[in-house]
Amino acid sequence: MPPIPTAELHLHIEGTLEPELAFALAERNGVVLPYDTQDELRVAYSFTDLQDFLDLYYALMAVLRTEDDFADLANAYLARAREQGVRHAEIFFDPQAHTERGVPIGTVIEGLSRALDAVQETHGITTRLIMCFLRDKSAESALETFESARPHLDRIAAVGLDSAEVGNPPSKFREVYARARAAGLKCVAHAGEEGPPAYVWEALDVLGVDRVDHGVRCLEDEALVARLVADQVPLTVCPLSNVRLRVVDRLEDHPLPAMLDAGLLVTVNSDDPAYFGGYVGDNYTAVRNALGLDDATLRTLARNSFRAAFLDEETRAAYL
Ligand code: ES4
Ligand code: ZN
Repeated sequence: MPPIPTAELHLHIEGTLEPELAFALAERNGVVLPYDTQDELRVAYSFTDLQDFLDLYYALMAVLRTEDDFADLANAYLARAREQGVRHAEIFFDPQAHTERGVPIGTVIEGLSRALDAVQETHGITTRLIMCFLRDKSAESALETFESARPHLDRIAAVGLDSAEVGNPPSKFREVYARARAAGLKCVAHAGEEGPPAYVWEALDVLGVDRVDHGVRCLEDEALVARLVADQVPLTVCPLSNVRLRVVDRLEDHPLPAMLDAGLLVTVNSDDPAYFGGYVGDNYTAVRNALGLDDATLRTLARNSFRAAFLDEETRAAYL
């Protein structure tokens, strides 16, 4: 059976860097990785928490240096995603993780855009870019990053917020989100992954987000669930990520069914598929098997992904 058509809304392009491509780019760019073989690297993939993962995620980015590198990375992701049924992809990137290594933001955006334009042309897959601020860096750094991206804003659909959540609440980024909204961008933020429900409230009320990334901890706050349901704020849930980063103990314990039962607008996504054991179709298959979801529920999840996407209504109608 062909995979169910989906939109992927929570995907870090740097988190699609497979060991094979990491070693190929290291070779091409003369970068020495702290691992001798792909197998040695794979051993580093059993994470204790978000920070443990982020340490490896940032270390491997050292191999990404040129426009070609970013185009190759995005092409590899889009080929995998297409095989798994993705028709529309909204792709996060972390400019500060590259500019701090001396890679200009224009190199990142131009390289990624080349791949995105090509896949629209060859396979009709639609895409958006979401520029994320690293929340463990300062509010000033986020503002500088936003200003440096101004010449490229025609390429960017939304801003996001990622990296180490606890201790870095959304309210820290009030100003840069106000600027992004004034520039006509959509807004999303990671909240309620490791952080408390209070961070989801702040993402909604201080940043004014259009979607919440993860948000699984909203279930700890009844009033928050009621708000998310009433406004039908989409949540981009990443089941395999949640298991690998120990947000939940086992996939069988994942709150996805409870979230659906509560009336939340839930979507299923892959987050960092090279690190967490699967692309978006693998996430659908895993939740179906572990949680016993029926076909109607899987269709609801896929339909939700297009409802939650940043699409014009004509394109959305064509997908639904
Ligand atoms: C991330 Cl899973 C996750 N959470 C927060 N920030 C991230 N950056 C890349 N993956
Ligand atoms: Zn994420």
